Amino acid sequence: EIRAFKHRTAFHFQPDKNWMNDPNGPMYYQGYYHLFYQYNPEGAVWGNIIWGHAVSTDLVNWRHLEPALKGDQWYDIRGIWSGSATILPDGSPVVMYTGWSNASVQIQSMALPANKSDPLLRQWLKAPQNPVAEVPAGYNADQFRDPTTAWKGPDGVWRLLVGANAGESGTIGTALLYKSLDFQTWNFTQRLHSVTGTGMWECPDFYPVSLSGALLGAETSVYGPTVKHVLKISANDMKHDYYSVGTYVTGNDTFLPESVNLDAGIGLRYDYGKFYASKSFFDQFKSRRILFGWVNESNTEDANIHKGWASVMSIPRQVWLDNRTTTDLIQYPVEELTSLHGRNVSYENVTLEVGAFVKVDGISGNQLDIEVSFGMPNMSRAALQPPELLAEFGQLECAQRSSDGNTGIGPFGVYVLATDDFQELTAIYFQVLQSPGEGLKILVCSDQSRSSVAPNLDTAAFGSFVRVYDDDQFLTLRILVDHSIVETFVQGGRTVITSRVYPEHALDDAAHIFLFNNGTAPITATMTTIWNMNSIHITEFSRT
Ligand code: DQQ
Repeated sequence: EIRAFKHRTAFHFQPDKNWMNDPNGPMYYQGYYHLFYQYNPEGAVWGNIIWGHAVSTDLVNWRHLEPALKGDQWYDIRGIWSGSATILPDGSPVVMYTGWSNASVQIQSMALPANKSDPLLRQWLKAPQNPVAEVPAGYNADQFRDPTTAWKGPDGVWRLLVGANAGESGTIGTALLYKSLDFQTWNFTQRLHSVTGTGMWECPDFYPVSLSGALLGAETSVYGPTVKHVLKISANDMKHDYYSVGTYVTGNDTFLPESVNLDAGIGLRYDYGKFYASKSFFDQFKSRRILFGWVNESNTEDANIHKGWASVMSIPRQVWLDNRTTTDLIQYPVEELTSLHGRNVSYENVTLEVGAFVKVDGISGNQLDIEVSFGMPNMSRAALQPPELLAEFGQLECAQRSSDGNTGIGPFGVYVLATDDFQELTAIYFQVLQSPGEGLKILVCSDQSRSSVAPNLDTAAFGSFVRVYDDDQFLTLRILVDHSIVETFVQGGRTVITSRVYPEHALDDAAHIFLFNNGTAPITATMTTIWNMNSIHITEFSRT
């Protein structure tokens, strides 16, 4: 029925039905990108978790395959939880995952392709020596999961991390380091890193980023002076993915964050909206690092059961170090996404007077790629902002302000999925704030509070601050709109905000785009280009 399908996405990865959560084991192998994911084959709520599997040649169009891993051994009978892939030196892949055992403990196991010459890797075999890593003494086997991609240290020994909680009372989020000489058996060595008060660390990710700031990614085993390392953790208490850039000290296997204020779990987030349990991989085909994240629903469990599905995978993002800092990453949709571009409209130098709402003529709908640049507002150019602000601060500001508030420079920005009468709209906007201590700050918000007339939705306003450099000439937004997901990349990906919305009326031809300015000074939208996005091609699973 129509209700069930109007909010399904058209160019995001989703299984054809049921519940999905974390991305698992992404990799590139023999011409195919592989994506595994946490999947409930029996319904649209979390449970009965197995690894779904799909492949793509371009990270845009997908082919569903049979599930890769199901629980059928004592050590994983209750569920195949999250894990990662490693490409071994001979080019063949291995995956490491968390099994939920018959005794309800978490324990790490390995699986290998049955046939390495099948580029689709359709059949996986569990290693005979499973399980290969058990919870160390003194740690809780309920909080011991999500092995990372393995890397080789300077001594040639393999290493990987498992997320845990080291606090006996209270929490010390921690990443446990395991080592292996032969990739067969794994031994707990020490903690790579921990941060008190950050909750259980789920889905850790640990990888190098190139210091040259090039878009080029680095293979996971690279270390030394040409790279910094990123430690990402998914903070179970907060349900956000936090990252910290720092130095991997190979001599004693520790991680030193560039700034203690920006340590894992307390500093920067990949995304200031809904985005969790993400995982990256090095794409050796195009020498870049790519990140997938789980984007949960913002409606109720009942609504998920009714519509028969839950969750969307984020558009894959390329990720690299912002070479003007040693602390911040940039994330941007993979270049392949533009292959979905259809018809576009483009407008130059649209002046937005105080109180203006300008409808963008000639285009509408629920599948859009929007790029808008605004001329720098008339203010003393914002200096490089120290990034030590707590993530939550921006979100608070967005929640307390609104796109209607009239407080100086901004709010100005874009309404998407907006009806002509503004009964429904999702506002993405900038606001320039003066902070006594820190000077000008550029806030960016994605506000769902008016996104739908339907009840029982999480209509929070998400947001954060964005870095603006002295020589920036524009404030820019790239907004991907796909029915029930809106992903916003600010200033070329220095800040990212993902949200879920469920319009009842802003559908198809009734879903419009407006540029608006609710501030007290005029703003110019120097360039606005909007494309209709074509739907991706999904090949459903069939045995042949
Ligand atoms: N989801 C998985 C766990 C992981 C959590 C279970 C994060 O392995 O810690 O579905 O969303």
